[in-house]
Amino acid sequence: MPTATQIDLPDLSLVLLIGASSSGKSTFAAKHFGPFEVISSDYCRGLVSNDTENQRATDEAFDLLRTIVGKRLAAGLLTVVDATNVHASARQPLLALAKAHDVLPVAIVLDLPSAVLFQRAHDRPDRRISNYSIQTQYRQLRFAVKHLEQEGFRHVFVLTSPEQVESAVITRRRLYTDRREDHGPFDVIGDIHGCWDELSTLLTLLGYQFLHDDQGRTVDAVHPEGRRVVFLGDLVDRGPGVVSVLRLAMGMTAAGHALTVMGNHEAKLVRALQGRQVTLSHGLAETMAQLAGEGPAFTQQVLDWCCDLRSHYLLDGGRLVVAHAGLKQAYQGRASARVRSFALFGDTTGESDEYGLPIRYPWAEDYRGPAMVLYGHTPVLQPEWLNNTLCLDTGCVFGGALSALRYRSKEIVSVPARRVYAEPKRPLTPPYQGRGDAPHNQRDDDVQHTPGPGRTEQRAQPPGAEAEQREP
Ligand SMILES: [Mn+2]
Repeated sequence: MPTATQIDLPDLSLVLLIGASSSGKSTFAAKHFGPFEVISSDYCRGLVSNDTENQRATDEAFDLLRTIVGKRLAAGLLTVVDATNVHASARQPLLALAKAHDVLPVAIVLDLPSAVLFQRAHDRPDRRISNYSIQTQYRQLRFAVKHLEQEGFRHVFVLTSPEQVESAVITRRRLYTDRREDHGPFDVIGDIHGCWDELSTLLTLLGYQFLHDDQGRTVDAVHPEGRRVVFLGDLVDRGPGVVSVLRLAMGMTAAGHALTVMGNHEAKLVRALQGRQVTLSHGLAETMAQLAGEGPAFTQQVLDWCCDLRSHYLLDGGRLVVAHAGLKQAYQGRASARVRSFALFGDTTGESDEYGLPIRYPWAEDYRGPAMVLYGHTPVLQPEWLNNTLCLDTGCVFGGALSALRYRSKEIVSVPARRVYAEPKRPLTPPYQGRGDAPHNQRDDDVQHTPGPGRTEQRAQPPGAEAEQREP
């Protein structure tokens, strides 16, 4: 007897059932999903025309269906669309909805033999569907099934027999970014960029004790009170100790003593190690040289580890969000290309400043979310709270300091850089309050983003202008 098909669903997804008429979609949906989770095109036809099979009501019915789906996805609710969905023109607007709400699209295909479909239609004389219609749908589905991943579905499950449909088991899993059950306590560390000396000093100050391998290399750090580190990304590039930093971070992550989110420098390192065309700028050449000195086995471990890094994490019941470049509220706990791009690179205006660096949207100025957001990416002279967000990149590799925040006491612990390892393209951003300079417009990568409307001039005020404006 064949083993049951396991369908592992992310708990925030838009599920399209795809199958010809009489393939058993509604039965399948009712068996595996809650009554509000399933939005059926037949039911919507009924709502707008009093007739669930009224084909002339199709446009109105799907208009209603998409409205309901949109409302549910906005609310963060798993939603299942029970319609034939055999033609790309039916799937495309639903894929667009999933994308607009940063929700993963999933396809469950009921791909049954046409003989089974004809027999079932024959056994249901109440249905007005013709064999010709079923045959057309069957052909469309046979064509569609090969292209679903290409269309944008993140997971595709295909059930090819009545037995397989009957025995399928659906489990729901949390998104990989969802670690709300993890309450810490955490020590959150900003951009390291290969500053090994400062990292080891900082961890010692924070109370961590080091473990070494038989060659005396530091492979783990343990806190006697069970505290754990969160690395905010950009561990690599520019600095001299990339290998030591990576070996420790990888060891701590594997031992459950640290979490790491991906920085834009790790993302570029992955592309370089996969042999893709990248410019060896912004310190990547130093990383590649140091990895080459360590050998291919370690380099492969680094690549595997970096590939597994997530864009962000929701922690501590959703009270804490960590992401390399920060994350606005609408994207927290969601999954899409633009969520990842925001978390790694920030939100850019598409314009460049006088130093040739991309200008960023000051997302933290508009942030009103209840979760604390800790991030790095933009070197600042000192961390300063803004709307429950804090940048912990104090530019260690540029001669600043390496900084950590103790969560939840909000105590900042910093170690000054031993020297300037790299020259910044522009001066580090001064503290936020009372300065005219926008704190968010320095970025250290060369990735271009889609332009948006510029608005950086809003903060082009002389020092003290803000305070003066508040005075009556
Ligand atoms: Mn960065």
